[in-house]
Amino acid sequence: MNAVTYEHIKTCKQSGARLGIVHTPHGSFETPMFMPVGTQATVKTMSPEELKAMNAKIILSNTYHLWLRPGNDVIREAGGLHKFMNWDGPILTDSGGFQVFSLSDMRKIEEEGVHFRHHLNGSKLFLSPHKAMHIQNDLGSDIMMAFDECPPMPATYEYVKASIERTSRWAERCLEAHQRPEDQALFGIIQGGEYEDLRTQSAKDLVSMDFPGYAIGGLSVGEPKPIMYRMLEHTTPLMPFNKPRYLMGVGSPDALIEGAIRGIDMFDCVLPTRIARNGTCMTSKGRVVVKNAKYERDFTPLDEKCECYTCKNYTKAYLRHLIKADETFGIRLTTIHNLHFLLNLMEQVREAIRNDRLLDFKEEFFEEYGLNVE
Ligand code: PRF
Repeated sequence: MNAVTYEHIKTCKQSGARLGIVHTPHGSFETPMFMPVGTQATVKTMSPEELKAMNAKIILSNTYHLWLRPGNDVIREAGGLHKFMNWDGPILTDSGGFQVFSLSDMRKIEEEGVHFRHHLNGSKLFLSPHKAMHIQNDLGSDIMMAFDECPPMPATYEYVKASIERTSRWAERCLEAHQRPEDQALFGIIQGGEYEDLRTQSAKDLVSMDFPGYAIGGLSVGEPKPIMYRMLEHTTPLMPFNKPRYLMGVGSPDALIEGAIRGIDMFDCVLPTRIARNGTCMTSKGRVVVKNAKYERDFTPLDEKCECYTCKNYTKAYLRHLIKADETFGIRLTTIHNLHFLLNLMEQVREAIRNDRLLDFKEEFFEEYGLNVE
C-alpha cells in the first residue's frame, strides 16, 4: 500500500475535470487543491492556526532551502518538519532540482548530480538524486519529489531529449535511495519542455517505474499560456488515472481553472504570497494594487464578496496605509486575503465539478475577473 493514495470521486461531465481525495499519513484533502508555499518551513507571515482557519489543507516546503538552513539534521533531530514547524497536516517537499536551476549560479550538470554555488554565500555545493532523497527522508514530508532537471524554455530538442533521459535515470536512483516508502510517497516528475513526443517519452519512462503519484514539471517557466495548456492536454491522458497529478509552480487563477479542466489535481505557487508582499491582491474583479493613490480614501473592503478576515474587518485605505508605511501587519492581511482567495476559488472549482458545470463556472468567473490573466 502506498503512503499516499488517490480516491476518485467523480469526473465533471461538462469539462472532464476530476474531483477526488488524496489520503496521506497526516490527513486527507479534496482535489483539485492549491498548496500554499512555505519555502523556509513557514508560509511567510502566517501561523499554522491562521492557515487552518482559511482551510489550507496541505503546504509545500523546499529541500534546497532547508538543507542549507537550518540543515536537515537539525530538522530530523527536532522530530521532522511537521513537529519543527508545528504543522500537523500534510506536507509536500520539492526536491531542490528546480531551486538549483532557478536560484544558483555556475551550475554544472553531471550524470551524478549538479554542482553549483550557494545562492547567498557563494560556497560550492553538490546535489544529487541520492542526497535529495536523504534530505527529504530527514524532513519526513508526506510527499517527496524526485530530483529532476527543469530545462529552460526555449531549449533545443536535443538538449531537452538528453535532459529527460537523465531525469529518468535520476528518477530510478531516487526510487533506490528512498528509505521510507511506507510513510513518505515519492512522486515522479514528467519533463519534456514544449515537445510532445518528449513529454510522451518522459511520461512513459516514469509511469513504468510505478511512482505513487506524478507531477508535470517544466511548465510556467516563461512560455505562453497556450503552450502550457497544449502540453497539459497532451500529458495528463498519459498519467495513471488512479494516482494524484500535480502541476508544479502554477497558481494564477486562470491557470488553476484551466489546469483542473485538463485533469490536474494539485497545484502550488508562490504567486499569492509573493504579490501580497508588495500589496497586490487577487479579487473576484481582478487584481487590486492597493498602493495606488485611488485607494487613499477608499473605505470599502478589497473584495465585497470575500469572507476572509481581511475583507471582513479592514478597508483598502487602511491596507494602503499599512503597506506604504512598511508595516508587517499590512503584508499579513494581504497574504491572508490572497491565500483565502485561491483556496476559495478551488473550493468553487470542486463544487462546479460536483455539479458538472466547470465550463459554466469558468465563464462566470472570467466575466467578472476580466481577461486580466496573470
Ligand atoms: N521541477 C521541480 N520543481 C518545480 C518545477 C520543476 O519543473 C517547476 C516548474 N514550473 C516549479 N517547481 N522539481
